[in-house]
Amino acid sequence: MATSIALAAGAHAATPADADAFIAGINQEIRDNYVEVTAAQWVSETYINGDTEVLVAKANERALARLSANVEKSAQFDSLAGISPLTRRGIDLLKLQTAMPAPKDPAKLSELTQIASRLNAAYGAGKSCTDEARPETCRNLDQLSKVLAENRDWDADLEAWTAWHNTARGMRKDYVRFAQLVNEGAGEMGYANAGEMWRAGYDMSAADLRKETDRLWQQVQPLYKDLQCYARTKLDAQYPGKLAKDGTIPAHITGNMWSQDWSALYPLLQPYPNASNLDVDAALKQKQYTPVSMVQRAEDFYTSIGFPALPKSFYEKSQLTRPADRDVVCHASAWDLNLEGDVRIKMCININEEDFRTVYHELGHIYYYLAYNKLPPLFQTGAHDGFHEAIGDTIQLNLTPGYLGQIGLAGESKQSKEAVLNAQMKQALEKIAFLPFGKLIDEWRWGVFDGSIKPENYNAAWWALKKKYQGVAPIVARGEENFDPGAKYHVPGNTPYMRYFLAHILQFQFQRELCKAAGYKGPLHECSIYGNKEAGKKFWAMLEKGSSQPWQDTLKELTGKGEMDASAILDYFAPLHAWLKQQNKGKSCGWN
Ligand code: X8Z
Ligand code: ZN
Repeated sequence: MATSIALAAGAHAATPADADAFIAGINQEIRDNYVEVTAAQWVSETYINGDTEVLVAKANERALARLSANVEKSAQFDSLAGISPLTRRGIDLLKLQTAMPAPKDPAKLSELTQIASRLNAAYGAGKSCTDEARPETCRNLDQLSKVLAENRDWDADLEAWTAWHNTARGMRKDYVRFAQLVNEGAGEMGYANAGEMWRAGYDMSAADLRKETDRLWQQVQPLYKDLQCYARTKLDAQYPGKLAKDGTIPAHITGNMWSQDWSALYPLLQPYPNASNLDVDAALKQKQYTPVSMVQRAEDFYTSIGFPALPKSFYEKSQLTRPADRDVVCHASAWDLNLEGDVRIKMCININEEDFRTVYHELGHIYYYLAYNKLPPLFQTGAHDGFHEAIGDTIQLNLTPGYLGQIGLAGESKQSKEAVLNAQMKQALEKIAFLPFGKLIDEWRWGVFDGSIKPENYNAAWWALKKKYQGVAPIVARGEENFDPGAKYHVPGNTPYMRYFLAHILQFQFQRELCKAAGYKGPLHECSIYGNKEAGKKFWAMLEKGSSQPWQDTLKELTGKGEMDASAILDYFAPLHAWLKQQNKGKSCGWN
């Protein structure tokens, strides 16, 4: 191993040159060990079984032990003056290399990585069976989600919704211990708890990050409330007498397992049923799209703006469909296996619009990897994690009726006022419905980590936040025998979630700038940068920066302003918001 890391303690007082050498050594060490860890993670998620669970737990154990040791060594530079800004940034980023801070105690470290692997595998293998002994009676998340998306029957939806949520019950005990252990690990690294550590990754204080998320939510909340009110009115008409009187929407009838994306309700909620045909599901099937051709279609968008073609290995090594013979983690993800071009996605693609859009999302991660691969490993992350999530989402905003028409997935659209409102509604059911959900997941985890949410209140606190933010509530009591947070991938998968909330704000800021760079003059919601190299060049320049500078600088280089700002998303949806206000006139909106 590089001797520069193992600075002889006490040999001499540390100097800025030592710090430079230390960080150079860390970057080399990350490169040297990276493949072992990601390979173990990849097989553990694409072949879930007891053996791969052991292998990934061990690989993570070794990686986290190395990280702890390196963070400890880096302490000698904490108060050293004269360190170059880049080296200082490397030292800061070193501490944030993992979302799973581990205690140094070897027994606890090993316990933690085993729990983490078990939770991840449990989610991936999750099934609801009417008869455990007969696999043919089992339904997985795809199958249960399909019921919610395609069947508007109240009881069938409730049954599917409950079946999936109950699969997470067994995770509770592991999650309690998991929270204790990561808190201990975060404490050893100098953070108050794991949530504070998660909030430390934004080039501002953890307290300021919390304030930022509140500020952004305040900006967008009125739009969400109007959408919620309109949707509730329509659902009330669809299910007369069935909705609670408190103004909430029943959690099982939004067409989505977590009520985070209401796109499936579009046929019920479209403003002008005859003004346009936005049935991309049908078009994908009619044009005989396959998982591979869906990915190629998305790749074509990226190459049209000047991004490189995907490497050949991407298509050889990605998992695009659910294997028939084994359990896998189907939740979509994008991977960089070796920091030098072995990039892959892991999905279980079904031929439908949701998955089509998700492919564009995942390729955003892939192109971020490819763009920053030339940087030192410590800088090979997003400007912040919300940037990473916002790249593909920005590209999604370009899937306008015009673009879809161009690629043969929608009829030539006449841009009537009615057609615009339809398109806006469809987008809002995905992007606006998501906002409160995006915010509440980590408010729950921050609470768990800081102790304000205790294990005996896990589920109650979860549903209190769902109600507070989303105005969504379960129609049946969900007591503490349940662990409903565990039914959402990112909780057992330990992926921080505030990134998605931030991405939903940022992507509209990005899109506004890219459209400007493309010379586009019309309304933002009709802009597509498909084929525009100028826009692509600006976007790529941002991706190449990785996390080598504070995100505020990176954002400023793209947009002229170093602050996250919801004005772009509000401008984007201004026509729909005006329309929703009209529709809601005379209705009693809000919930208590
Ligand atoms: O998890 C994801 C991506 C993988 S990074 C598919 N998303 C969040 C979710 O599904 O909950 C994208 C939108 C929000
Ligand atoms: Zn993502």
